[in-house]
Amino acid sequence: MGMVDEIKISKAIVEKYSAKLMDVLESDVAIVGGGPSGLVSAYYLGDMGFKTVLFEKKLSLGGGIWGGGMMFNKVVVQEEATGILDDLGIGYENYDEKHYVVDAIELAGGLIYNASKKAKVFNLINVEDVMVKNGRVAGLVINYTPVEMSNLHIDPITVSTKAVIDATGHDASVCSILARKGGDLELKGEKYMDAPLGERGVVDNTSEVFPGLFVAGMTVAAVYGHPRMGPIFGGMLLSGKRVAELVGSKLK
Ligand code: 48F
Repeated sequence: MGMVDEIKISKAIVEKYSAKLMDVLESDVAIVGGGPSGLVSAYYLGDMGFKTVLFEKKLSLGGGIWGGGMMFNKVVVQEEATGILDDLGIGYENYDEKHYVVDAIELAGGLIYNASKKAKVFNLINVEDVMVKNGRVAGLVINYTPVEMSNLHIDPITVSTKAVIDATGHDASVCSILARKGGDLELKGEKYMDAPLGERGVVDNTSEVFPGLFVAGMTVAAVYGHPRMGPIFGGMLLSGKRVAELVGSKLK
């Protein structure tokens, strides 16, 4: 084992992290939330060549994938979504003609790995506000999660983007900020369990909900008032791919 130097280790981390953060201060696309829909959108947008950043407020990415259904760590996807799993090299098994089963750990790990190969991915960063210019979302206001958790009075910094994707799941964090601050956006709120209806609604209504702001995943249900669907993830994956296509064609 070669000799290592404590100060070199520190310098390497500070220098490389700072360069990564500096690089994303002006991005093409910023994705908020590292659950299934956000990670899939990061992968496809990065793959299309857009400068893409994803901010996740927690230590681990993966959102609601890890625990499967009630901690049984398997999730279900529909056949239509298996093409995305194939693109990302994530395995699945056929349960019957309509349902495929994916290991939650492999799904979370595979999505995180692929997204971080194509986009700049940050954990521990909370999106606390948006920048709006000329009636359009033009950027994000970010701060370290521990600042928010400990209620420290520390100002955030700002990132400029051409498009923002709210993929914050049930919270619909970015949409809620706009609605609260008079941004002419109404959140209808998620409804009771109905998996087929919820899955279809999430994909069909993946869209731009305010100039410069797109929604994906459960945030779509929160904005449009669709039912919840539990541990079936095809809709989340397909919504992530759809939002990438929408943003991609808008920015072209
Ligand atoms: O909740 P989440 O997994 O979102 P999703 O992609 O998928 C939903 C499913 O997991 C599941 C379901 C499927 O049937 O119902 O719930 O819609 O991931 C959202 C991520 O966003 C992060 C949050 O920590 C989570 O990892 N997040 C939320 N608010 C913020 C945020 C914020 N303000 N800044 C940064 N990250």
